Order: sequence, then C-alpha cells, then structure tokens
Amino acid sequence: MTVDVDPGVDVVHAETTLPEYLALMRQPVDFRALMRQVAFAAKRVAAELRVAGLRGMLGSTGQINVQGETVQQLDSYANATFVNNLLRSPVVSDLVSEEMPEGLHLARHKREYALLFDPIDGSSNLDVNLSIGSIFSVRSSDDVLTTGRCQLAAGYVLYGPATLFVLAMRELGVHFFTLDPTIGEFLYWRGPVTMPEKGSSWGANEVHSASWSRRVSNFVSWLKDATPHSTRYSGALVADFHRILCNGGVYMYPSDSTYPNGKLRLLYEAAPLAFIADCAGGRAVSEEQDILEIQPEAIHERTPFIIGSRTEIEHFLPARS
Ligand code: AFP
Repeated sequence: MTVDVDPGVDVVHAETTLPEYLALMRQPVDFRALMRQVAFAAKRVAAELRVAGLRGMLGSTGQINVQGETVQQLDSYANATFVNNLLRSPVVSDLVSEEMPEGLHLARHKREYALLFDPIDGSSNLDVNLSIGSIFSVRSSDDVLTTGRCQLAAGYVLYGPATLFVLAMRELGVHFFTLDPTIGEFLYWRGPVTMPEKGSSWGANEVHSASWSRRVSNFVSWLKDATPHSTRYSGALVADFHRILCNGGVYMYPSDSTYPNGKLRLLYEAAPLAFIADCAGGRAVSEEQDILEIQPEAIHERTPFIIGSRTEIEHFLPARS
C-alpha cells in the first residue's frame, strides 16, 4: 500500500512506523521525542489491558479521584505509566492528568511541551472488556491555560479489537497508526482522514434528557425524527468519537441537572477531540461557543460538549442574523 504525500517527501508505506512518519514529515526532533514517549506508554497500557483480568488488575482501588469518581486499578496503572515515561523525556516540562489533583511542573533547562491527558477514558468499560481510550493534548508549556486553538497537536489511543494511535497536527491533518503487537510498533494505516459532512448516528446518555435545555432537546428530536440517525453510545468517549470521525454523526454530553457545567473535562477530553475534529473538517461546541474558543480557568474544569459532522453541528448552532 502507498499513500499520497506532498511531492518531495519520501513515500509513506505500510511498514512506516510512527517515528519514521514524523521524521519523514520533518516534525521537530523534540516533538518526535515526545510522541515516542506517548506511544511507548500507550503500548505498555495496551499490553496490560490484554491480560489485566488474569493478573487481578480489574476493579477499583477503593480511592476517589479529584473528579469525585472511583479510581479503577487500571486508571492508576495507566496514569503511572504515562507519568513515568514522560518524566524520562527532557522535552516535557508540564504534565496535567485527569488522575492528578495538581499539574506537575518539572525542572527542565528550558520550558518546552506540556502534555495534558486522560490516561484511561471510559473506565466503566474496563471490567466488561469493552473499548476504552487514552486522550492527549500537546501544548507549549506557556499555554496550558489558553484556548484550544493554541494546541500544537492532539490525539488519542483507541484500545479496541486493534490498538490505534490517532494523531492530529494542524498542517498535516489526522492520521491513523495501528499497533502491530508482534513487533511492538505503531504502523502507518491511513490519512489524512476527513470526517464525513453528515452522518447517520448520534450518541448521548439519555437518562439525563429530562433536564437538557430546550435547544438540546429540539436538536435531538431533529436527529431522531427529521433525518433519522441511529443511536450509538458505548460509555467511552474515545470509542464513540472514533465512530463519528470515521462515519460522521454526533456525540454529545450537554449540561443537565447532575452536571450543570457538563461532565467532560475541557483540557484533556473536549479540547483535544475538538482539535482533531477541526483538523478533519468536523466541529465541536459547548452550548454557548466553539470548544476551541473557550478560555480555561482551571485545569480540571468541565464543559458541555457537542461534537460531530458540520451539517449536524451547524444545525444545532443558533441561526446568525
Ligand atoms: P472517564 O472514564 O475518563 O471518567 O470518562 C468517561 C466519560 O467521561 C466518557 O468517556 C463517556 O462518554 C462518559 O464519561 C460516559 O458518562 P455516563 O456514564 O454518565 O454516560
């Protein structure tokens, strides 16, 4: 298999590894080093997930995290794996994780990258052996609390039947790499990926529908009745977003009476996926504004989140006069 790349750039082929791809695309050496550490952590997590049940690694630690949620043993394992690998990288000077109450500032000779991440997204799927993910956002260390437009790159790892590394970079778009576990490498699979203009599925946790805003409820009626979209909701944002990235459609976690500010975390869930959607031609909004325009005030803040194909998201947005 060969894929089209810019003229003058060596050809990317089926055996191209993630580090080789980034080198071919002339990405900065320090960014390549950072991605190597992220990919290494993801490979460790993927390997652990395959045998976690056999090793007694399922179930909770008995602790509650900064979000007030029960910490699963694998949340804790994955967080430690990401942190320990990133601590080894001299190019990372700040770390923000869903599982850590405070950000970590590392003593480095220069401030360079910040990595903001959710080590395991969709933890309730762990004990039932369903798909989960890891989400990450790369920023300059000086830009941790700035809008999502300032992200330098973003991506996620989807631990499904195959383990996929999805990476979005503004100038290169969104590309997929598949882990070949027999050689322990993420190999180039496809890209640049574009999200279909319109899809045929939508997903949300409808138990909260009674307290959705009228605008959200009207939008859902339109999705269900006017342009029939099937329901798809797995309990793992990465898995649900990946379906939409590939096939189009909508995922939403709007505000409701349980989560008046939305459930999802802006910096390491909503903003990176919004950046990926934007690079692929899709869109993400809170109920008020574009996710990429929100000015964060705290590392763990939440936001209502509606993401998907342009046709559907633009239907949700209020008509401009
Ligand atoms: P965590 O496992 O990181 O806490 O994330 C789960 C999640 O934020 C997202 O992945 C799901 O789409 C959403 O929560 C599911 O929430 P409900 O169980 O309330 O539907």
